[in-house]
Amino acid sequence: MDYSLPDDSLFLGFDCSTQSLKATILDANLSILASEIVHFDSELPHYKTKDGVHRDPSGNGRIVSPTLMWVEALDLLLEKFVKEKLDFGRIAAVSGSGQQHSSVYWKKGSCNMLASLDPEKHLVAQLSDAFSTKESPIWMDSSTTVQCREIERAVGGALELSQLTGSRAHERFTGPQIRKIYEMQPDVYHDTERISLVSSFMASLLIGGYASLDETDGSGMNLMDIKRRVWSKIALEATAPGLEGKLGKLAPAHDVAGLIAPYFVKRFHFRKSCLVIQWSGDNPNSLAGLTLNTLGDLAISLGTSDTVFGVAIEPQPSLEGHVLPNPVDPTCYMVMLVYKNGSLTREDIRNRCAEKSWDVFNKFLEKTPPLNGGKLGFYYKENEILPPLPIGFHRYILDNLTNGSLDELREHEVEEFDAPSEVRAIIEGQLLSMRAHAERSGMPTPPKRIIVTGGASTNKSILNAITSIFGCAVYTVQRPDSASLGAALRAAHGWLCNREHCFVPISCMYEDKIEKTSLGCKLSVPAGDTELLSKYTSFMKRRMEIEDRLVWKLGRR
Ligand code: ADP
Ligand code: XUL
Repeated sequence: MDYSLPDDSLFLGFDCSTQSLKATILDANLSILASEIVHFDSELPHYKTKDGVHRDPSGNGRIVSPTLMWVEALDLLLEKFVKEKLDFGRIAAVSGSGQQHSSVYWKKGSCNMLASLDPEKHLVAQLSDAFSTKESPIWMDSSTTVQCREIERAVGGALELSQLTGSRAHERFTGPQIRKIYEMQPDVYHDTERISLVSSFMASLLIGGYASLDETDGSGMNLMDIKRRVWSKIALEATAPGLEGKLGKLAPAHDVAGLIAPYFVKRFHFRKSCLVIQWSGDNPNSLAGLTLNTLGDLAISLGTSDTVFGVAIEPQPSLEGHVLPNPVDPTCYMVMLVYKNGSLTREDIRNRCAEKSWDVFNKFLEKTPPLNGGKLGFYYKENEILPPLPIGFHRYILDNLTNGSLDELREHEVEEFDAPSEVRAIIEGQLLSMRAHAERSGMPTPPKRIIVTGGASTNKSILNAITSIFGCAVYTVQRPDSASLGAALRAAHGWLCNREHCFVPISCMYEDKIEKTSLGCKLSVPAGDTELLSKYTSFMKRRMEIEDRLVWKLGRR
């Protein structure tokens, strides 16, 4: 079969993430032609966000983003491509990636507004009254603990909910967020005709009508039956009345959401036949962009959140981590761990201890020894997901590291570390936690290889630490933004499935020629020293003992 794409065609992928809206354009050879970014804080300062979000000052864990900021960013980003003289008429298909779980509430009657957008005006001017709440709860929110417990109780327990939907109830998941709105802002709930995820929201703007929710991102809601890929009646009932009608339908990620709306045809000169392929979540899109399809490979994404994920054939959902449908292979799943304290917490330590410079941060990381002289740190600038610990920093030193066996050491708590040790402690701490929880969740250990992506994947010193702690080779991709790259690739994939009138395995598009595309990954650090790896194994066990005690003492569950 000939699965090549028409010579002149282009495929556009967006990534509406926490701090920015990014876009990548692939040509018919799957090479990157162009990329662009709109940074929310600096380029849309009138929304007054910090890191793309508003944190409730009372410290109740409520974190939201202004919905209209994402609308305005879309026009702004496309205008940047106009300035670069992009020929929009060559774009055959568009898709995208959205931060997962975050939700948008369309007011009754908004579908008509969406369907009649005037190309002479900006989107933001026309949609300012389209939402029943202007604040979108996002994945960083941790204010729905009560609702999580209510939902788990109603479906028969946390494990039952996990086996049904792929995850136990998590504060950031959309079901608990919707329940909180239903309980606390009933007028908003009743005034809402459609609830979108950021992914289906952005797709809705592009098609000028409500887009379905894709099944992969839909599994981040605690509402979808993960095996049957349909809404679960029992989970819907446990969440809020009349919810199914507000959610609309689910669709596979490779489906066509619709044709691009006349607004974009007239304003930017997209071709009328340009397809909008279902948008999905950012982690699923990264899985696609990294071409992760081999059991035994793991991906680590170091973005605003840190995530660890891989593919699995028959995963068993448990109390830790998440199971999602694989966005590019309907026969299998992806498994994932998520950390809220990722780049922003690393930045905090960099700013306090390393003169606000990644160069100084890296110098400190390199001049301190592996295992950090027994210093172990737990850094939670935000309420953490894994483990479920509240905001706080905890530092320990294992006594007599040089004399005793690591397994027998005791530790004592301290108030602070010197600056270089603090830098190593946060990096080792984050990575040891990833390895330990990946092992607990049944992910492959050691992995065959790790592919690292996200903003911090450009940092070679961090990549070296990953190799030492996980004991395998570390690979990186051409550009750290694998989510928008994956979205562009999925746009091409959806376009191809549509042309063939059936599902085509995504690998058909690149399998014989990956090195000629912008997709393949390259070896960044070869596998490390096995003696050091075994020391890290003991160090990790000690860390987990301390972590389990912290969870027992302070845990949010
Ligand atoms: P998201 O897509 O979640 O908004 P990105 O994947 O774009 O986030 O990552 C942004 C983060 O990358 C920034 O918050 C920054 O801390 C981090 N980053 C950028 N460069 C480096 C570096 N050299 N070392 C470590 N972190 C970095
Ligand atoms: C995934 C999660 C985060 C967001 C970040 O469950 O909460 O990784 O997707 O954008």
